[in-house]
Amino acid sequence: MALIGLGTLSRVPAASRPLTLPGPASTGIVHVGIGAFHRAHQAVYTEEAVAAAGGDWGIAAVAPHSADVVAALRAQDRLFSVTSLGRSTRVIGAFSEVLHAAADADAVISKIADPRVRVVTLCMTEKGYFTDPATGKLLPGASAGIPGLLLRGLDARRRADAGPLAVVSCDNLPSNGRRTRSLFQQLCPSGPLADWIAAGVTFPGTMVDRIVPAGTAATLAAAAAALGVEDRAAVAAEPFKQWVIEDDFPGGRPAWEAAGAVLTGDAGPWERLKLRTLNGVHSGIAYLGALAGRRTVLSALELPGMREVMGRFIADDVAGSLTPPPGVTVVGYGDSVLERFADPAIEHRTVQIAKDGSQKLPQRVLHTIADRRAAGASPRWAALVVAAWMRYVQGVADDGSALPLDDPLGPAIRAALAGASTPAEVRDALFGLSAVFPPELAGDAVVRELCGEWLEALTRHGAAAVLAGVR
Ligand code: CS2
Repeated sequence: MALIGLGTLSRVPAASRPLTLPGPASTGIVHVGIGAFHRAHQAVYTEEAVAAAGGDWGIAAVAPHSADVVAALRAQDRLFSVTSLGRSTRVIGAFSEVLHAAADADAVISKIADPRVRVVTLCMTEKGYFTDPATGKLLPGASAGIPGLLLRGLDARRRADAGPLAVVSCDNLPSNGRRTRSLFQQLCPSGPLADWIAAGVTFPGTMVDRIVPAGTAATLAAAAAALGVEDRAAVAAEPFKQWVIEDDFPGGRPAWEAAGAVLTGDAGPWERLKLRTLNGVHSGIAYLGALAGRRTVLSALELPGMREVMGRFIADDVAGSLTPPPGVTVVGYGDSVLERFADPAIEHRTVQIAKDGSQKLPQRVLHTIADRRAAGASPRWAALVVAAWMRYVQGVADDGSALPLDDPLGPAIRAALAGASTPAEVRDALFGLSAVFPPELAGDAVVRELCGEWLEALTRHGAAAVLAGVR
């Protein structure tokens, strides 16, 4: 089968063709991190915004690590398709060029220094920020990694006097705009570049949302069947998508609102709602489900008691921990999230969501616990999620099969667990990880007791029995 590309687009059904075809001269955005999530989210919004309202907002798509995705996208003229599961497949024309962070570092730096570029967006995953999950403090490795490359780009822009810029985090981090600003402040605390960043670079916060499971052979087969040509960079996602963006773009931006994004003064209420409800519940389902031997979110949700437990986590713990955006209730939002998770078209693996737990737990669960404790409450269900993580990272499911520990803190977690055998010892060892658990939380007797009880029950009876028992 022929490969998708400019020369084969005529074979693609008309309704599946791209809305725009930006070339290198129209680059207005540099985006780092071109995994499935970016392709199915910001790339789609940007393409639709440009189609509706115009503007030179082609995306220079930078792959931080994988050279394969660069080769695949270049071989097909930067085109790729997004299949909205159960609905339609469309080729997206959003990328104006494709670069590799290491191989094309100089080109990335000159792009950031190009006055036609006015926005830099980031999908680096939690660990890509090289900051301590509990405190946000800079970790070693940032200068040699993508943050260092971006900083060199900012310095080149300053020297070129290329004008102000917005740097936009599209990752599931707490206060992601502030976290990103702080990353650059810590990387470059003083001097002319620090002053220039303070004066000319904004860091709008965002809430990003779309369930985009890692692609499989079936994803590629479905795209090929729909398009009539092969697409090696195809992604599949749920039909739903949401993007809330703080409107602070000193050099302008695409008309993302024309594509359905919400521009606002403060994305915080949306961000907290989404991280604590959707992502918190996702992690809870992932750890408990994986322990019980369930491969996907959908099959984990079918465990007797899982829905009820997650419903109580939302209603009893998350709801009291935050103020939702106007017109939204936490329980109503939570119901819609559980409905999305139950979509039979989505095959989202529990171990995919379970990975990098040390980077995810703080904003997804621990902040809920801290806020509930400050209000004098005992967040029982949130403690169950933490206990499920504590059992998961020991690496053995309830049926004795192995579970992968894929986490940048993996070595520290293994070292902490080395001398621990009873559930109480495991809990104490893991609470000692200060990169995850801040001292106030680790020293809270109520939290320790709740987590200890759940971990004991999970260890003794298994996740399926624990869930069934709380019905
Ligand atoms: C998931 C998220 O993998 C995970 O940790 O919780 O990727 C989730 O699917 C997205 O945030 C949904 O917007």
